[in-house]
Amino acid sequence: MSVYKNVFYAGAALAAASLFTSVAFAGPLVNQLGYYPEAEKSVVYPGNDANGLEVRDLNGKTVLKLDAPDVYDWDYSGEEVQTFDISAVKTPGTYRLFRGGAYVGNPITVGNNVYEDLVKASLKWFYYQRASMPLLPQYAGKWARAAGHMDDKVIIYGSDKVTGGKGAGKVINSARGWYDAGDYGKYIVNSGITVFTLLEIYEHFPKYMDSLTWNIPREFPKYPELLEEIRYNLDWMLTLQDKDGGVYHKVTTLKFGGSVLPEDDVAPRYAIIKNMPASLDFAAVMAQASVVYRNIDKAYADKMLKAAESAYAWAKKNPKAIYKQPDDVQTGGYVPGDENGKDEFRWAAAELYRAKAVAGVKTDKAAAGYLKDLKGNPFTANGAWWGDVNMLAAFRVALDSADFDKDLVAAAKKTVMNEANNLRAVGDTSAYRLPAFPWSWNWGSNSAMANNGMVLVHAYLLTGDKSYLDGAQQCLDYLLGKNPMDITYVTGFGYRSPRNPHHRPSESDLVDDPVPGMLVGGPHLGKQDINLDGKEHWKCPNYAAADKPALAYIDNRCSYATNEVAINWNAPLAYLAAALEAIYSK
Ligand code: 9MR
Repeated sequence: MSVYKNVFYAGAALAAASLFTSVAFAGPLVNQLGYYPEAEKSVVYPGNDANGLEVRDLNGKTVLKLDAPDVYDWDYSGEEVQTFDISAVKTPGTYRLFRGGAYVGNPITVGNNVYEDLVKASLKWFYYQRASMPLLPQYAGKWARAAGHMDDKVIIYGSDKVTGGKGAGKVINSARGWYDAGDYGKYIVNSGITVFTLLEIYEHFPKYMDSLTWNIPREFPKYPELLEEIRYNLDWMLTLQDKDGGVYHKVTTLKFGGSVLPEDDVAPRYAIIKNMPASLDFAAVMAQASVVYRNIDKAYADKMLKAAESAYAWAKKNPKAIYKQPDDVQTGGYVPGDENGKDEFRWAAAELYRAKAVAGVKTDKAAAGYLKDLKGNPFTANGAWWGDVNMLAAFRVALDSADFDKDLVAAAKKTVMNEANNLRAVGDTSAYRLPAFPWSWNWGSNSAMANNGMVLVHAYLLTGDKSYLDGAQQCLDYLLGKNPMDITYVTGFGYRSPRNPHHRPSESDLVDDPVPGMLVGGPHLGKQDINLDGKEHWKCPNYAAADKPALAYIDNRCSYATNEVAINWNAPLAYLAAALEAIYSK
C-alpha cells in the first residue's frame, strides 16, 4: 500500500522533492490550517528575493502590501529566508499571497475555529490506539478493525520458562489502554506524561472541552469525551500495580512484532519488571486524575488516590529500583537518563500533595511527607519530555498556587517563566520564528516543539501577556506547515501531510489514507534508522545527507526515527491546538 502512496505523492513534484530528498521548498511557508483573526501570522519565505509580498482576497483586492524584509540565515536548515508579518490581516476570509505579480503557495485562511477539527482529531486518535477492543465502523469509519491484544492473560516477566522462571507463569489481566506508538507496546513511563498532558487540557480549558464532542463509544456517558478517552488508559494503568504498590514498566511482547494488524500480532505479552520511575509516574498521574475525576466520579477518584499513595510509598522503599532492559527484551526502553528519580519524585510529590488537599486531607502524615519531599527537592531548569518530568512539577505548583506554600510557588513560577522567556527570545529573533533550542532537534523533535508551545501557554496563563501566546502560535505554525518541508506534520491535515507514517495499523490496513490526526516524530540528525552499513534491508535511504536537523525527515514507513507516531507526541499537539482554540474563541 505504501508503494502506491509514494507514487501518488510523487505527482506533486516540488513536495515530493522536499519529502524524499530533503531539498528545501521554495515557496511561502505558512500555517496551512490558518490563523485566528487576532493571532500573530508570520510567513517564512526561503530565498533572498527583492520583491515584496502582497496579500489579496479571492476577488483580487489587495489587503496588505509589504516590502521585502532583510534576509536571515536559519542554521537548522541551512537556508536564507525572509520573514513577513501579515498579522494586520484580521478580517475573516481566504487570502492568497502574490510576489512579483504572481500568486504563490496555497490559499491562507483567517477565521475562527481554524484548529477545532485538529483538536478533535488529535484526541480522537487515542481511540484508534485502543488495545483490547474492536474499532466499530460507526466510530472508526474506514479504519474499523477487529480487536487485538485482549491482554487478559499477561505473563509476569520472569515467572515462566521462557523468561527464566520455573513454572507455567503467573498471569494478570492487563486489558485496555492505548498502544504507545507505531508499535503495540503499552508503557507506563510514556503513559505518565501523556495522561498528564491530556488532563491538563481539561484542567485549563474545562468549559471549552465540555462544549466539544467527538464520536467515540460511551461507557461513561456523564463524562466529557476527553475524560472518557483518558479513563480507557487509566483503567489499564491500574492493572499494572502489584499488591505491594509497585508498578510494572510495560506490557509488551519480548521483541517488536512485524507490520501487521493488531489481531495478527499474537506473540505472548509480558508485564515487565516493577521499578521506581514507573511507580512514580503512575503515582503522579493517578493523583492528578483523582483531582480531575473527583467531581464526576468520587469512587473512581478515591481508588486512584489510594493507588497513587501506595505507588509512592513503594518508590520510597525502593529508590534504587531502576529499570534495566533484560537481554531477551527488545521493545521500547523508556529508561529516564538521570537514574536518580529526582524529577519523578518531585512531580509525584507535587501531584500527591495537591490531590490530598483537594480530597480534604492536607494534614495527615502522608501529606506532610509529600510536602517535605517536595521542599527538599528543588526545581531544575529542565524542559518536559518522557525522560524528565521536572517541568510538569513546576507547572503543577505554579498554576495551582493556592495549594502550595509561597516559596514553592515562587520557585515554580520562576522555573516556568525562565523557560518561557528563553523560548520567546529565540522565537522572535530566529529566521523561522520558531522558539526552539538546539536540543529540541532530537528523536520526536515535533513533540519538543509542541512541548515548548505548552510552556509558552502556561506562561500566558500565569501572566495574561499575549506575547507568550504568540510564541505558542509560532510553535503550532511550525508543526502545521511553516517548516522547510512545507507540510503539516499531522496526518490528514493541511494541503500536504505525511502519507506513510511508521504506524503498524496504517501500514497494514489496506486503506489508502493513514489514520488521521497523528503527529509524526519529525526531523533530526540521530540517523538511527538509516541504512549506513548496507546490512539491514528495512532501514531507510540516507534522508539526512544535508546534515541539517530541520531537513532530516522522510515520509516513509521505514523511518521509525522521524516518521513514527506516539501518544506522548500527540498529547502536546492536542494541548497546543486546544489552548489556542479555547483562548481565542472565548
Ligand atoms: O520517544 C522515544 C525516544 O525519546 C527514544 O530516543 C527512542 C529510542 O529509545 O524511543 C522513543 O520511544 C519509542 C519507544 O521506545 C517504543 N515505542 C515507540 C516510541 C516512539 O518511537
